[in-house]
Amino acid sequence: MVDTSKGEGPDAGQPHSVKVVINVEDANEAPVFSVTYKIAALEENSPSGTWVEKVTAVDADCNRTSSFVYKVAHDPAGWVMVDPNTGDITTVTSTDRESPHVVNGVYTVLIHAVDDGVPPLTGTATLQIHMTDKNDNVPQPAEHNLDVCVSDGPTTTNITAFDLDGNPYGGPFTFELLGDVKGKWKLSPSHGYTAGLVKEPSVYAGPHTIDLKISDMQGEFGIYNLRVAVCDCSVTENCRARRNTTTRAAYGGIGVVFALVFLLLCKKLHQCLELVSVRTQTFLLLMAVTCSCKKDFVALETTGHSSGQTLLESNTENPGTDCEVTARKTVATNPVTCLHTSISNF
Ligand SMILES: [Ca+2]
Ligand SMILES: [Ca+2]
Ligand SMILES: [Ca+2]
Repeated sequence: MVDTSKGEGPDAGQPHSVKVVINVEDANEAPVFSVTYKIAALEENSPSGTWVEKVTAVDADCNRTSSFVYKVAHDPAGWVMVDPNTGDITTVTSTDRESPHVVNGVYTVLIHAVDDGVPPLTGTATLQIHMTDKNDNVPQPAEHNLDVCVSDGPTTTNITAFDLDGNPYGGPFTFELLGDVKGKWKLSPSHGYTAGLVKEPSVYAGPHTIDLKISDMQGEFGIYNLRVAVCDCSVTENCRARRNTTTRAAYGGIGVVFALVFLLLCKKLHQCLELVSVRTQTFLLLMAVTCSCKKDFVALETTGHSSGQTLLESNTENPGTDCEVTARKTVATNPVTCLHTSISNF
């Protein structure tokens, strides 16, 4: 430092040097990773304890040695641990490339270096682990229930498959029907991501099952028992919609029969009349009527068909579904005139 004040005496007007000592206090700084973004490779299904990578950080505070530790900050599937002193990262369980936590084959981990300051400061490193694929999945059908239309000629229904493994451990697939299917079912095409299930005219309406083998490009395969519903598509294009409607009608019919039997038994046994009031009988009957007459509307599939026609989205009351409840006093003897006439195609 130079003093330029003029002062007095012989040295007046001459600059003076003054020595000043400044003590700089050490402020805490966060540990810093030598590489903040690392890429590693790991084979899926590697056993627990497999070494993955090593991270290194330094603390810029000169009087601090080994004053921080490494910690795992983000590990969504809980697959890794880090040595707090060395920064070595190892697996703690088997890993899976097909996990939902692996995005485009990459599993991301964040590692922190946390010092012992007050408050503690943290440095962060990102580790991207590229999972090496193994052929540990077999192809699967997208649907286990199929609808096929009755027709005078062969009809084709698509069967789509998928494989969780990536290339070359997935598709295109080879499809094969097992068992005695000659003259009934065949596949065309039988190779690709979607096969065509062809029903021959000799197969009639009703429930069927087929055994389907699907192989990936490496020959790994799965065998599946598919349920095939064959129905008349001239009425509705969805066999399951018909099946659901028929099932509800059947439950309604059972409800009516149960209520009638119960009430008739009570009439015959007069002591029941003392136990079961007219109000209770009426309630049971109305419950049965509700079960039998309430018919849920089932949405019809109106898109995705190549007929070029438009199917009107509506439900029409079937003949015979009108319900008529007579006067309350006479419900036990002539309870209801309500019957369903729904007929299953099966
Ligand atoms: Ca896997
Ligand atoms: Ca795999
Ligand atoms: Ca596979």
